[in-house]
Amino acid sequence: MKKKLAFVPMACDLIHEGHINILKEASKLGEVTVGLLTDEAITKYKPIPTFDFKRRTKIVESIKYVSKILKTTDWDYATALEKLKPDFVVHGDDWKSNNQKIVRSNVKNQIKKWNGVLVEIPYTQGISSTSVKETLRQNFNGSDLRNNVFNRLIKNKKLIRVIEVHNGLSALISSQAKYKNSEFDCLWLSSLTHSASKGKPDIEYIDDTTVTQTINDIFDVSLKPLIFDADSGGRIEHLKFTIKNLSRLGVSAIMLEDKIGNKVNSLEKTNNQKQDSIVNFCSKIIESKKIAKLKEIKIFARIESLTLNKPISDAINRAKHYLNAGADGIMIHSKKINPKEVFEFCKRYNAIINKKPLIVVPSTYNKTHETELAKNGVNMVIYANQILRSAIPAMQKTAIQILKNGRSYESDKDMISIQNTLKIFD
Ligand code: SPV
Ligand code: MG
Repeated sequence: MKKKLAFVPMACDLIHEGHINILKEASKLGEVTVGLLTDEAITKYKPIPTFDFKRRTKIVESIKYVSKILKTTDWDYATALEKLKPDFVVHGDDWKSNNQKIVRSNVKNQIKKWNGVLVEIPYTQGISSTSVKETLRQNFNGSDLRNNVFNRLIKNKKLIRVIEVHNGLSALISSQAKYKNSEFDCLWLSSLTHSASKGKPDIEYIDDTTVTQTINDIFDVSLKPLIFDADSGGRIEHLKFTIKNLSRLGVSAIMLEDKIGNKVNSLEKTNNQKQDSIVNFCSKIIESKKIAKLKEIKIFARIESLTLNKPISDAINRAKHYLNAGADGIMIHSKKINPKEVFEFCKRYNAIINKKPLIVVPSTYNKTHETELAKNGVNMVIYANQILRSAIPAMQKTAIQILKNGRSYESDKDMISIQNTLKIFD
């Protein structure tokens, strides 16, 4: 008689006894095919796995309960199920309550067509890939990991989500933030908020030594990849040394903007910021890339044409030149409250043959949802200042309340408790 087929869909990152238990139970039902999700499929519902698909395949194929592996590119396994028509689908029962609920009900409906049976294995308490990752995080210096994750995010994730940080505390808070299975993929060391956290305006005043110290503080508490906002990058002769230093620290990418002369923040309503010439900025990219290539750090080029009220054609022309000079990604900035000009840019950018990841910073057009950005071909969204901006009014309010009340009792309700403050660093 033909052996029954048990299909086990899995991500299989950091294998633990919970996975083994599911595979063992599945092998009692029939021949086990693991539907191993690709990196790209995983990024659709949770963070990118620590190990890439090839490495996960090697590990899973050597487990004695597994007969076959099927590369699974849909995160809801629909194609794999249609192809195999398995007698059983075996899954941990945790998906009844997590963000895979919908997938569960789709799977149930799909396998009904050939009388397939869903078998749910009770979740193994006390162990999960997330808890294993947390243990690793605590014991690990992650420069290689950060760059590895960054490169794979660029390759596999449709829209990379980046959050602003400006010191150790903001990096800790931003890295710990989780909602269901989503979290921020990367960090952005913003020149605006880094300067502000030092009580300074955003005018390229913060020196390299201070930047180094801040990056060390950030990496001490977070394993997430970091993109460094290098403003104009300063003088080409100095920039080479800056890139070397940033690479040694473990920074994954540097953002250079095409401003020149006294720096004004791009979101200032009116400003007389000068934009660099295409020739000069391209030579900055070329020189930076010579060092960056050796050091495996990416150079992103940021276009200010739209914030300086120049036409989209100027921005597109610059994008082409910057890509030809070797930029690893393009950021288009805008200070409009709707995304029209950015989306028009996207449309024309998408037609460029040698295009690289497209990055946006929707600080002013903040009603625009991530799904809309992705639909328009954006690859990376940077939330460039929100963590610091949310802290400022809270601090202002408390300072004034203490003055008003002559004590801090009334402000207590607005604050984290001392006990919980102490716990942040556990
Ligand atoms: C930053 O966060 O420092 C940026 C983005 O460069 S913006 O402030 O919008 O220029
Ligand atoms: Mg900046």
